[in-house]
Amino acid sequence: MAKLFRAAIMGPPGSGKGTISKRIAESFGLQYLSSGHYLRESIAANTEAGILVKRYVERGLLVPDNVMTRLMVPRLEQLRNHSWLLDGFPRTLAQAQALNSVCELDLVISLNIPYETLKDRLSDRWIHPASGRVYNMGFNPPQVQGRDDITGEPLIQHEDDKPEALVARLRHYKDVAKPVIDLYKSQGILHSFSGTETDRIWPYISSLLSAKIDTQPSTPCQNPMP
Ligand code: G5P
Ligand code: MG
Repeated sequence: MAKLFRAAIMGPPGSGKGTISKRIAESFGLQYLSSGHYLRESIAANTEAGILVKRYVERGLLVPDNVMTRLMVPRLEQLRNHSWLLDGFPRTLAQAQALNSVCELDLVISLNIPYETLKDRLSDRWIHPASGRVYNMGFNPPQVQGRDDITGEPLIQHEDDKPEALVARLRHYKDVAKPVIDLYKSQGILHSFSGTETDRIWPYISSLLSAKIDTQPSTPCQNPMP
């Protein structure tokens, strides 16, 4: 049986989860699942769930656990025989428990980025609302200032990326993430990375994954949850 590898990446808003996940997916061929992407997709589809989700995401609040689990778990069940990387899920202990009843993770990456760095990055962040494409005026600027590279449509800044809202979001992140981080630490699968630059953290993550993905045997996910 082929070796499967399932990983998750955790970190506060702006910590570089998306940026690093894309590098991991490209370098190691893992299927990439982003909770934020699926939420934006459901908002764009304007489904009943999407309308509910929008109220939380717009205010930078966490979407309720039962909604999140219903969105993510069926996708993971479909990928039972694949290796994957989760970005942004689980974020709470209840989500981690729901995930655990479908499949055990092999590895969790936790990004510890100083508050000042997060604040600078997010206040420099511009978004193409229809697609969720993210730009940073210093790190990955758009080709034409203020315009999305693909559609040419205008970019916007999130209300909750402003400094006052950010303090509250980051404090809340810490509170809910702590028990999840403790859980994965106790399972011996947590790997934390600290720093202010993604390009400096990346080589450490890359060598960790090279070692783990080559050598670690894994088992397929369990049957779907009842
Ligand atoms: P998301 O979409 O998961 P967040 O807020 O957790 O959103 P975000 O904003 O997507 O996280 P990130 O992925 O951690 O941040 O970071 P990133 O996008 O790669 O990098 C941030 C910025 O910094 C970018 O502009 C990037 O270019 C730049 N950057 C990266 N590295 C560097 C660097 O080294 N230097 C510099 N200068 N810049 C850099 O979730 C969205 C919402 O959905 C809900 C919540 O409401 C959430 O707010 N949600 C959930 N709710 C409940 N449960 C869940 N599991 C949920 N998942 C999502
Ligand atoms: Mg992201």
